[in-house]
Amino acid sequence: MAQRNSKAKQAPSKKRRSLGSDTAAGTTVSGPSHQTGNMTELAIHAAEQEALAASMPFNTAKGSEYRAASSAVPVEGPHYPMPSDATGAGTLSEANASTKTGAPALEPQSLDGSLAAKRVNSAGQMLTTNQGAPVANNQDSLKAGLRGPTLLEDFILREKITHFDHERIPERVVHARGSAAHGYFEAYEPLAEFTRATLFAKRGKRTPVFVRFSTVAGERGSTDTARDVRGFAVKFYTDEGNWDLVGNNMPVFFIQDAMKFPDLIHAVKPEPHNAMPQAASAHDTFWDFVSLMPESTHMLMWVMSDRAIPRSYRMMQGFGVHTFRLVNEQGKSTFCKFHWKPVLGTHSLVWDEAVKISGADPDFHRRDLWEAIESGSYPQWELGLQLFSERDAEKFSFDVLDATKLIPEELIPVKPVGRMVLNRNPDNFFAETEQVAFCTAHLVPGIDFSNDPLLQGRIHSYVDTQITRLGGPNFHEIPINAPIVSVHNNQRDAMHRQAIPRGRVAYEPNSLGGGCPFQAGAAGFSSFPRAIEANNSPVDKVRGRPEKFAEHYAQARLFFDSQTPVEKAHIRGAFRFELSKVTVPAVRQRMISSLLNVSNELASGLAKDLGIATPSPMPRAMKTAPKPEIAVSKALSLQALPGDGGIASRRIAILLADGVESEPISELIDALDKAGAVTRLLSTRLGSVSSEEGEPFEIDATLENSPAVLFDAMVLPGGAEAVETLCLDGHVFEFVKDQYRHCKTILALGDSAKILDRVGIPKTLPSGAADPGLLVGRGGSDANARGFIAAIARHRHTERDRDPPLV
Ligand code: HDE
Repeated sequence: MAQRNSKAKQAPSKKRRSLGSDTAAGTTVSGPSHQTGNMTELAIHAAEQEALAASMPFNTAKGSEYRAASSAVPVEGPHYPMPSDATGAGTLSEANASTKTGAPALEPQSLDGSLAAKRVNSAGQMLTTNQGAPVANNQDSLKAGLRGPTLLEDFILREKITHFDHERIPERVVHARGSAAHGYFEAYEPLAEFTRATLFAKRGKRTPVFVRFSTVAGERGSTDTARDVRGFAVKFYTDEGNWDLVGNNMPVFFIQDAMKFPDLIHAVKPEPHNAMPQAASAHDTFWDFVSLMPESTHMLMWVMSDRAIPRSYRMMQGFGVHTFRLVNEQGKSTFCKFHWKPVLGTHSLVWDEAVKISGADPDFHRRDLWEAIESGSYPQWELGLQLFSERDAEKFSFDVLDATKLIPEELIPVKPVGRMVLNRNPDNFFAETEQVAFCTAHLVPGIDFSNDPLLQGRIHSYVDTQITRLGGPNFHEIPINAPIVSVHNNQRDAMHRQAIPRGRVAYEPNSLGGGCPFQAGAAGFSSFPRAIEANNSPVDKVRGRPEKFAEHYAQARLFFDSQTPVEKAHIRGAFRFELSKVTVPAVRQRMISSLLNVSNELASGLAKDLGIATPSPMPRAMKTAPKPEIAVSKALSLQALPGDGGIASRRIAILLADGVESEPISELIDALDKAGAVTRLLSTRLGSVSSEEGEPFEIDATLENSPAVLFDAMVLPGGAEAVETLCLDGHVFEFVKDQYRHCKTILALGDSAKILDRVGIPKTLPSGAADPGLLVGRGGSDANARGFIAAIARHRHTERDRDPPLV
């Protein structure tokens, strides 16, 4: 039997009072009925509780609850040391340990937030039931005779099937499709001037993170490369609790007020009568809604841009979207917008490619993230802050509480404050990625909300939605959601409770638990106490919006005017595609009339594309808009973040057939490997092909299972026989055509230029200039490899981009 602290056995001498019978004051009525010489444990316990209660003759904090000063700086709750370790015990028998009950929790402790203790490793283990009983036969159910019916008695079969029957949980209402990874955030410098948040307290301080990327509209099994916003949700497991920065890859949103969110989502999700289309905004209800909501126009420009079809989660920006507050130790607040910038730069797919990837590999982004981490190419982002005061905010032509507006970087620069590295894949998709519960209300001291009415609605929604999705209010105890710091409060019970709180106190104030857990006062999270402006509203309660929110087009125009000509062409192409899928002409027309307020070039071009007359511009909600500060912002173009110039983790296809010239290929593979690229050898069939010299090359994938859209660049081999053979496989022509059409780099070695001719690939750009992405070389010299790598690093050769495509 484990002995607890021996102090518990002695009566607390000084404070001990007369308690009547030794047994009467215990926590149980089943103690000994006779008077004993020594005090029983029960009596000691009772005396200690009495002593503890007596040390708190009144609630010393009560008075402070009514002072304005202490609402700004709340006082610490009164608390007192326990006379002994046993005073706080719920049961005096807690010292009777077993392999199940373990030792009593004498030190303050809570559920262990580390995932380590929850991982299951079955190596070398026998199969068991959920109750741990070994299972002798996992092949056959229990039957009444070999050909007889299955017996109800078969609890092993029933347990297995019952569990299986309930394996699925509801998917997320939005952002159902996603992928996640673990990593860390590292602070560059202390940010004490702006925030007391401990994750920013010290240079080099690392905080574990779990990050989930997602699409918004598609269901859990939908394609990764749909045209959509991407979620970018980061859970920081800080040493003052979890902070979730639940953002997107675009800095603005469709709507200004949470009240409209269900309408927006109902409009974009598959239509309710026939549940079509899946993971696509290209349908009537979405465009019907947004064309009636001019506040959506700015976000529409982003969603119709290539930002909505990222090449990889690793190559997109993240934004907190709303204005938040940072609050320092002295209680001073600074407004803040959060930005994640990818080290690899921002790169996107093109639409034709995205559509084809949906068929070739609907898990394209999931696979990309997983494989990059497995191979040690850890994705990285830099966290930046736009910091500004309320006074700065008042001067802007827009309202910083309006989530359909961004703050141009020219007005407030982005200050880099740390970096995030994702360096570990989850062990189990369901346990971690599916069960993770992000929530805008997960804040830590030093970070606070603004009054953005969209953000305000989110504070409620994220906790609420988990109650259905994760089956009750204890979702914070699911291992991936548990903070790495202790959780102590008086919340109790509910479905699936894991924690076993010790003691009989589940309320505050209390004296029987020594006042614990006590309110943290100044050490805890306090909402920033900002006075609501006197002129904010003439009444106490109001449904409405500030006037500046009524300007809907200035930033949509700023975005469009900040794009390169190719980006503008892609935006027009995307609007055209989406609106051509709309079946109600009046909706198309309405959208174009709204876009006329953004850009005449865009709207009248679209009217032409859709074969309709240019309508008149939609009347504006705000007749005379404030003059915008700037007309162009370079940071809004994807070209603004080209990345580190490397080709690490880029996928290169090398097409092979018997009779290839081996040396140039081998040299190229070496050079690409050194540059960190992923090379894949492709041919018509698996197995190996032999070079002219008889050297074998093991084939990784077939032209049938891995089409061009899965690669960033391609190589056609030299060798007359190989080129002849490749010309017999139509996939090769499709491959070359798509690589060309999607503006990717093509290296044609030796005689393979013949294949380019067969496909009809132009040797030069439409301008007559050389095509920088079309390298037609004789051999695999070093210079050729260097040129190839440099061309891949450009990501795409948009000079080649044509609408409609030439090949
Ligand atoms: Fe969300 N959003 N959202 N959202 N959101 C959810 O929470 C909601 C909004 C975002 O990987 C849900 O746990 C409301 C903006 C991400 O698990 C739900 C409003 C931004 C994710 C919800 C918004 C986001 C969600 C569904 C308007 C960018 C995925 C499942 C007031 C700043 C998190 C869940 C993950 C998920 C509600 C608007 C980002 C229903 C009511 C703006 C990245 O609670």
